[in-house]
Amino acid sequence: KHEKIYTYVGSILIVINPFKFLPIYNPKYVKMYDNHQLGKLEPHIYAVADVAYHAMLQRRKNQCIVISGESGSGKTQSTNFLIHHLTALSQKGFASGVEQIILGAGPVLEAFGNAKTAHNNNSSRFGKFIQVNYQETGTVLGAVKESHMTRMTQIEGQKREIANYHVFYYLLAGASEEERLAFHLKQPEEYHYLNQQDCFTVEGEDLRHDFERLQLAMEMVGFLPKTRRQIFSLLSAILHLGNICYKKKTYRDDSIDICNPEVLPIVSELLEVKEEMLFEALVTRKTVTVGEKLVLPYKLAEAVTVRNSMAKSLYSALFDWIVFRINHALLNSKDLEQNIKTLSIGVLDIFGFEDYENNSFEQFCINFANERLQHYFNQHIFKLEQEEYRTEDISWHNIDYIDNSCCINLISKKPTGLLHLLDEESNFPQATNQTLLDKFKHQHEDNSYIEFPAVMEPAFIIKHYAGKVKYGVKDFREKNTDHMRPDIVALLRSSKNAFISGMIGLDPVAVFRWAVLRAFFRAMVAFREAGKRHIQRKTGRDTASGLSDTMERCKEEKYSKAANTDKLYHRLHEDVVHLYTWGLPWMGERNQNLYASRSLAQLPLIFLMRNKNFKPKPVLPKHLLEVNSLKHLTRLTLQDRITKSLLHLHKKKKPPSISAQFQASLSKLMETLDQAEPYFVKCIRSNAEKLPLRFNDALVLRQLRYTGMLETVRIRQSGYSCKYSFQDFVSHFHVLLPRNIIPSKFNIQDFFRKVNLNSDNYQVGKTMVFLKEQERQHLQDLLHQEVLRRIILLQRWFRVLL
Ligand code: AOV
Ligand code: MG
Repeated sequence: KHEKIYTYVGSILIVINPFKFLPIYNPKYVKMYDNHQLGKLEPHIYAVADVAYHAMLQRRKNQCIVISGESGSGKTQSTNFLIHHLTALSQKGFASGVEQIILGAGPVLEAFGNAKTAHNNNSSRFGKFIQVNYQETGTVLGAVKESHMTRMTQIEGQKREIANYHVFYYLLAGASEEERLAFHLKQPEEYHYLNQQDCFTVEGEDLRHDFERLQLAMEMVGFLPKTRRQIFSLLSAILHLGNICYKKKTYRDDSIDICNPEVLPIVSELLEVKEEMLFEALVTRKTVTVGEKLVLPYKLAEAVTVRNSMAKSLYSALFDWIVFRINHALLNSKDLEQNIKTLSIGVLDIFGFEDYENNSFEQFCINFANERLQHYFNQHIFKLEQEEYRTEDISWHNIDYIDNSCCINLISKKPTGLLHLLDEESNFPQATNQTLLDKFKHQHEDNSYIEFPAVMEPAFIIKHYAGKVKYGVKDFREKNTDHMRPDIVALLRSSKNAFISGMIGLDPVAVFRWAVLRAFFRAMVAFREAGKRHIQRKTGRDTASGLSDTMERCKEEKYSKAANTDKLYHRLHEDVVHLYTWGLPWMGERNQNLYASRSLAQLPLIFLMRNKNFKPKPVLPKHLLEVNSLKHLTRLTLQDRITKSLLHLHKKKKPPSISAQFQASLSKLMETLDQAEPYFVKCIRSNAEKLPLRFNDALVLRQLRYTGMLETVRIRQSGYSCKYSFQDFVSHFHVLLPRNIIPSKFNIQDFFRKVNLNSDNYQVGKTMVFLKEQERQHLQDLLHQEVLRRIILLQRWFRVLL
């Protein structure tokens, strides 16, 4: 009623999604929340960003903000506000381009990675972790966006409740007349991939506007008009591809034909592949058996799967490529590689808990990720906290909470977790949906977290922390082993369009080479520019002929034309030696380190590409090889994936299943979170109809219950939110304490008695002091007063002296 959507439980922020834009996010609010203690002002998402920012600067520790809540509860919106505030805080110094890129990246990723669903008009179909990096002074240096976990919407759109990715609708509504002709665009209803879903009506006018906004955001992150056009052309190809339909040639045999051959030239034109090759890849499979090449026609259902798999692979590669490019822009836009210490604040926004009429493999993965996140919350709020009280031996009544470890074990524990059983069945040619279900039943008969429907139905039910969800097992196995087929890879790699052939993610060497080259080339350019500036400063001349010569040598095309990786490596190696022997003496030491490390960071990757056991010959002093940037570069998921696939190439192993990749990426995410100090934001959906300012009591109460909010209130009430080791306590409050005090339990207790601290609100353990927020505030105020008093005394004293 009062449009107050925020409240705190301790330092945890609770947000009720109002489904209405409130005027509380303007620059006035940014300023207002700058540098205040949590709780001094009305609760607000900006306050959380601000506290994390100042904690990072004061404690010199990385922070992370973990946002959770079910689908449509407001996680992505909250993330955007947080990022907005985190970049605004830094701009107090001077604004640099990197904030623009960080802000532009959000809308781009949302257009390509979000879709309209029954629960949310802008539902994230991928998880992201945005890490904003700062200098120790607090200015933004750059950021890393990791797209975690495979995208969870099927491009072929089998589910009524989930529309396709926004960008398709934007393109169809907003393309110019010229683009419509060039890409052969039609109306959304005419595309198979867009007309499977329940009718989602959105005004064409709005979509056109969205398209403009997207173009603008793409520009902000550095996509040139040419690149944008290539992206839109690829999207059109995907849509047309989906329209290809098949028919049986005759009643007698299984051989098939394409029933709308007129679509083929369009797709082949947009993808720049040969039409015959496209046709072949869509209707036949090529295999090699006992040294003989076999061409086998697909059956009808197989052909449909192949078509969809091709569309999916293209879209996946495009999405990965976009994330990769954005990261690159963020890394290169400032001198991240400089040997300075960086601090960071990470913000995690994943897909929220989902339950539709029909749930499949995607929902299973999404809900499992949420289960893990809830576990992370429980660990921090209840388990670790109470364990600490116990080890410190302070008096404490245990608070129970709902531990969801059992459900997590059921799904993922080796070797009988559901995901592992699924992997087994996915690799077993004779497996069926029934054998999979039988396996589940057999292994987990007595587990109370899994049930099977009473009526015969190929489904199972999981008791999640957020409620029971029924999953249909149809397609679980297929979706779990959804790899790109070799003939499709070959087809796409044959594209004359370097953008497409270079992007096909599952040809690791190609993407890898491309990425390394770009990075290397940019580093060279930066190197040259720095050299030029340096020479100008030293000699007053604008000539840098030696360096221009170097640049001539290091032409990007030259590398792209290298026939194989060995040759490529040799060329690069040669040029690097030249560049450094020529260029380095010109530069000051700082610049040497900076620019050398920038380009050299790429080199180990090239070595890896050549041979994983190869030890690079140091061209330069060793310390230059141990560069910071390598850490940043290898943190990119795409690069990780490529590195892993490269190793796979060496071992000739099957690529890991989707569920294995998903679990690995989740575990990696949890590791990242464990290395930072967490803040929690809990989003609550106010009503299921997405109506503004409508509050459904039952719905809200259910969410408060299952997220453990009531127990959280209890622990925050009786627990201690402020903790110091004795030493830290003494250093922080030394002004109030006797000089040279020994940091011991006795001395600190003595001090508390002297300042009349309420003994109900603190405890002194074996090595630590525990305080409630109120008492900490009280001490902080005392400290403040004492400091003021001393300043005044000093001033008086000076006056007397003068
Ligand atoms: P989600 O991220 O939690 O769902 P969103 O952040 O996309 O949910 O929020 C859904 C919609 O709620 C947004 O598109 C806004 O219209 C509205 N909304 C959310 N927070 C606010 C706010 N603070 N003020 C005004 N409107 C808001 V999902 O991604 O489906 O799990 O996968
Ligand atoms: Mg979201």
